[in-house]
Amino acid sequence: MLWQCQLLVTKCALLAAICGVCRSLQGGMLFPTESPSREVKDVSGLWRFRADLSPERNRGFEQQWYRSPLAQTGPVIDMPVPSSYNDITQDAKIRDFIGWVWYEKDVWVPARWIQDRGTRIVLRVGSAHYYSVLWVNGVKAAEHEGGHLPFEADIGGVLRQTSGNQCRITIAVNNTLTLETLPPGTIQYMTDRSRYPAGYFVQNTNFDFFNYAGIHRPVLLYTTPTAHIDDITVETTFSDNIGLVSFNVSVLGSSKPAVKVTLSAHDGRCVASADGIRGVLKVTDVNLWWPYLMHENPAYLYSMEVSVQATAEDGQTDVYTLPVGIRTVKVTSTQFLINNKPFYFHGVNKHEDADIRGKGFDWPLVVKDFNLMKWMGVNSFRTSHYPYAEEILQTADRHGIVIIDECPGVGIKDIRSFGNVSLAHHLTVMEELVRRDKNHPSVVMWSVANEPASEMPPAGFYFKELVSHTKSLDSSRPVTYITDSNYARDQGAPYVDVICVNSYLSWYHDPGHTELISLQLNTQFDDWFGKYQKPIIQSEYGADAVSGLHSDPPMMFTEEYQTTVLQNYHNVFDQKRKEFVIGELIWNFADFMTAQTITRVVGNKKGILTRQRQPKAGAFLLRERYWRIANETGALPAWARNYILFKDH
Ligand code: GCB
Repeated sequence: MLWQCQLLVTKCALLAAICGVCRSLQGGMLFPTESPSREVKDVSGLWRFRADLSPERNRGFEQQWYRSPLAQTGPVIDMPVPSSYNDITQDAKIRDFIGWVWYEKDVWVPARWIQDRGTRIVLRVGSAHYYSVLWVNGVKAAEHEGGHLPFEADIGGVLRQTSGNQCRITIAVNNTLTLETLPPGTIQYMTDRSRYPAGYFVQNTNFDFFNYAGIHRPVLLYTTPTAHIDDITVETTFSDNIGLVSFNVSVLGSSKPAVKVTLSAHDGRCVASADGIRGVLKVTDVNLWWPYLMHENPAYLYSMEVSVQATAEDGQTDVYTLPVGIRTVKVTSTQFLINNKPFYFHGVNKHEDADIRGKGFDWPLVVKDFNLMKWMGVNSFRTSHYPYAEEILQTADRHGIVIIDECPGVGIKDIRSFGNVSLAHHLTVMEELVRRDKNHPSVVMWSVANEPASEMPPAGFYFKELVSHTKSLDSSRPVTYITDSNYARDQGAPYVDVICVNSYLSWYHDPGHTELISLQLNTQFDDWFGKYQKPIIQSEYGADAVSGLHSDPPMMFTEEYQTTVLQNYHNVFDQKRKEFVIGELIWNFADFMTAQTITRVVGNKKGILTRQRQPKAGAFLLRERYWRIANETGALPAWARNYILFKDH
C-alpha cells in the first residue's frame, strides 16, 4: 500500500511540477540517427549510483537529491549504463532491491548545440525499468511509466537557462510493480512480528523471469533542427513487380514545410521519389523483403530519405533516413502469408537476459544471438515477454528474422488487473510500442499479452478493446495474444487473428510421461482449431534441462528428457502443419534468470542453450529439424541447400 501510494503521490507531484523550459515528448519515436542535419552523442558508460535504502524509499525525494551532485548527499558507487544494477555488486540488498535508485552523470554538450537557437537538443533513454523521473541540472525534464520503451525530453531550454555546456543528468528509477503496471505485481507486507521484522515486505509477481531493473538501454543526446521530422509512417504492398510504399511524414516547428522523399536501392540508385508529407512511391522491378531461408536474397532494405525544408524565414533543412523493407503480411484460416507465400514460423522465444548485465543492452550478446539463430536455422522469434531494444529489431530487419512483437502484458492473473486503469495503461503501452516499431519489416504480428487469466469474464471485454485498438493503430499486421492451453473457456481468443498456444505437456502436466504428448497435443490442436478456425502457433513448449545432466531412459531435468519432449512435440507438429499449425517456437532459446523459488535451479533451464550460449543436445536436434523444414519448403537459397549435410558441425 505504502509503495503504491508513494509511487502515485510522486507521480502527481511530478506532473504538477513539470517545468516550463522542459517538456516530455508526445510525438513520434524515430530512432536517433545521424544525418547532415542531426548529431548523436552517446552518454552511456559509467554513471554514479545510489539505491535509496531508507525505510520508505523516498529520502531522495524528501532531500531533493536531484538538486545537487549525488555525491554531496551520500555515498555513490559506479554503475554501468546500459545494465541492470542487480548483478553488478556483491550485495544481495542491491540484487533484490525494490524502490527508487538514483543515477547521475555529468556530460559535456557541444557549445555549438547550445549557441545555435535553431538546434533542438533531445535526451533519450532507450528504456529504464520501471518508472523513471529525469532531471537536467536539477530541473525536471520528463517522467515515464513502463520499463521497456524509450522516452525522451527536449532539454535545449534548460541547458540554455542553466549552467551551459556541462550538464548533470539525474535519473531516478523505481522497479515497484502494482496491480496496474505492465507487468503487474503486488507489494506484500509481512505483519507477523514473530517471523518478520517491522516494515518487512516482498514483491509478488506472476511472471517467470527476474525483475531486473535499472537503465537497460543506451542514453543518447541528439539534435534536430527546431523545424524537424517528428515521425514517419510507412506501409508497403506490391502488385506483380511493382512495389508500393505509402508514407506519411509528421513535421513539427514549421507551418508549411517542403517535404521531399526519395527511395534508393542498395547500390544508391534512386528508384522512386515524391514531394509532400504523404504519398505513395512506386518501385518497378521491386526487390521484396523476404525472411531468412525463404529467398535467395532475403532481407532486402531500401533507404528512404526524407528531407524537410522549413519555410523561408527559418530556412532549416532536416534529413532522416529510414530503412524500408517492402513486404506484405496476410492471414487466412489456415495460413500465415508473407508476400503471398505460406510462412512457417520455425523459431524461438527469447529473453533479454545474460550474466552480470541482466537485461542491459549488449552488442556482443545481440550479434552472438543472431549468429546462433542463423546457425540453428531459426527464421523467427517472439519478443517474450516485453518489447526488446530497437537495435535488436534493426538487426532482425537486416537479417530477415521475423518477429512477433510482444508488449509487457505478462502475468495478468489477478481479476483486479482487468480494470479500467490497467486497460488505459495497456492501451498506452500498445500505442508506444506501435509508434516505435511500426516501420520494421521484421515485425509481422503484435502480441498484446502472455497467458492472461483469459478464463475470467472481464478478459473478454479487456482483450476486445486491446485487439481492436491495436488494429486501429496498425491495420497492416495481425494481432494475437498468447493463451495457455489450460484455458478452454478463453474469453479473448475470438478477437485475435492467430491463436498462439503455450503448453508444457509431460512437464507441468503428467510430469515424466512423454508417452502422453502425442495424444494430448493432438487434442489441444483439434480443440482450438475446432472452436475458432484460425491458424495456430505453438508459441511455447519445452522442458528444463540442466546442461550436462544425463539419463537413459530419460528423466526430467536431463538433456535426454528435453530432447524426448521436443521430438514428441515435433511428430505432432509435422502432421498438423499440413493442416492449420503455422509455427513452433521453442521455450526457450537460452536459460535465463528467475526469482528464487523451489521450482527453479538458479533460473529457468528450458533453454536449448545455456545462459552462456553453449548448446545442449536440444540445440542440435532443433538445428537439424529447422534446416530440414526450410529445405522442404523449396524456397531455400542455393547456398543453403543441404547445409546440414555439408557444413562442419
Ligand atoms: C510459460 C510462460 C513463461 C515461463 C514458462 C515456464 O508458460 O509463458 O514465461 O517461463 O512457461 O518455463 O514455465
